Amino acid sequence: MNAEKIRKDFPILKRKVHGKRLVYLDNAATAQKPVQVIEALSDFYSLHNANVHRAVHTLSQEATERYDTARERVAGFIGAGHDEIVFVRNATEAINIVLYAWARHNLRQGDEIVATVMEHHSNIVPWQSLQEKGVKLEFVDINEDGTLRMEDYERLVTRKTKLVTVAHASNVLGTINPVKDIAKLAHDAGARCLVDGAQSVPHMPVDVGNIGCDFLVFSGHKMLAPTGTGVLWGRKELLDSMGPFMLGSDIIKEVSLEKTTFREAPWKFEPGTPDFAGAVALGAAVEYLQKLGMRNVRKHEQSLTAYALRRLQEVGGMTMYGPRSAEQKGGVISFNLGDIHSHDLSTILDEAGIAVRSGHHCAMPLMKRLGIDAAARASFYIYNTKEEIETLARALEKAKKVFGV
Ligand code: 7TS
Repeated sequence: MNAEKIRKDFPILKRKVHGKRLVYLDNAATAQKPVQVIEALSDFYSLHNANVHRAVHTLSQEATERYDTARERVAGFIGAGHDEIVFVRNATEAINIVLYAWARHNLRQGDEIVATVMEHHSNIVPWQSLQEKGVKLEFVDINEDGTLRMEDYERLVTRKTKLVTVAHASNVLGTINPVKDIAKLAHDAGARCLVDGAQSVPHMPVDVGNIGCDFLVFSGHKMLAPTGTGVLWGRKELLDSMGPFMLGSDIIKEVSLEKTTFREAPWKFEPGTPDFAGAVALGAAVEYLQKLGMRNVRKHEQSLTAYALRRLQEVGGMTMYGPRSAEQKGGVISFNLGDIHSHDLSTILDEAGIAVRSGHHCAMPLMKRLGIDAAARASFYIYNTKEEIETLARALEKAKKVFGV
């Protein structure tokens, strides 16, 4: 994969920040968009815009056709059936659909959910809301190297467990979790398994059949697509067994003043006018990634991560969190430099044109587990280069001097 060539597709990467060439290393928060995606959005609005599934006129048919094609493309990307793809706004919304349409109907007092301490808040907070029903939440811990303590599952997953939920890749540690094994141990105990793919689907081949999970959630905006696009994948029979969670138009078969019958999945989970233009652009983002090949995407990020782990260590005074081997890790490196607060560090890096995130990364329980309040985080994508990592390392060396670390 040729990152220099790829960069040409991303207009924003040409801009400068504080007079310096932008080095965008905040991809775990959101990814930049290639012209192919921007044009897909602009073409849709310029040429085909009409509401979907509502009218027989030409524009509506064109819009509907493009929306359906996008769904098929996204399905193909993760090895799913098109009627198992629910378009949502983001991973958080997808998890909430599982909470309201499945968990709230199927879990009762005494049931348990097993999550992990490395989850993003979006995969903790929704489940905590079930505590008022008497549902217990358990958390798998991490080892010193930032991998999951797999032996915890043996203790925590029992016949009481109804859901095992886990991030495929951590947004802080980068750890790639063995989701296939986790799905199996959940099923062996009669539980369902939800995989949070927000940090994996954009970065590596993900196939729901191969993982064997029941639900997979991810966000379009982290994989080159517009904001406000995301996906809930669920096994068809499971989606069919669930009622709609938000009620209104477009999810109905028939409405009388007395009652309503609902459409099949996935449509019964998409009430009101969906973000069909966004979905079409998500389809274009998937097409872009498919052309690159997800194996190549992973290879590129793995090689950047291996390089960064080595080079950032050379800076001196760095504490890095998570696995030290790029094989076990997505393209995410969280770190602290001496006792400099990550917001101060991030401000200094910004002055050098480098965008990294700082703070708790919406993973406060993990921060507590690591014994820190905050960290800086560099996260990579298809357009990042070794030269940019070198720029980061040099800027950190300079920060060391400025702060006297
Ligand atoms: N799950 C994981 C593992 C994430 O990293 C994120 C977002 C989410 C869920 C929620 O995604 P959303 O699109 O619904 O917001 N993570 C981050 C991050 O690391 N920095 O900003 C957002």
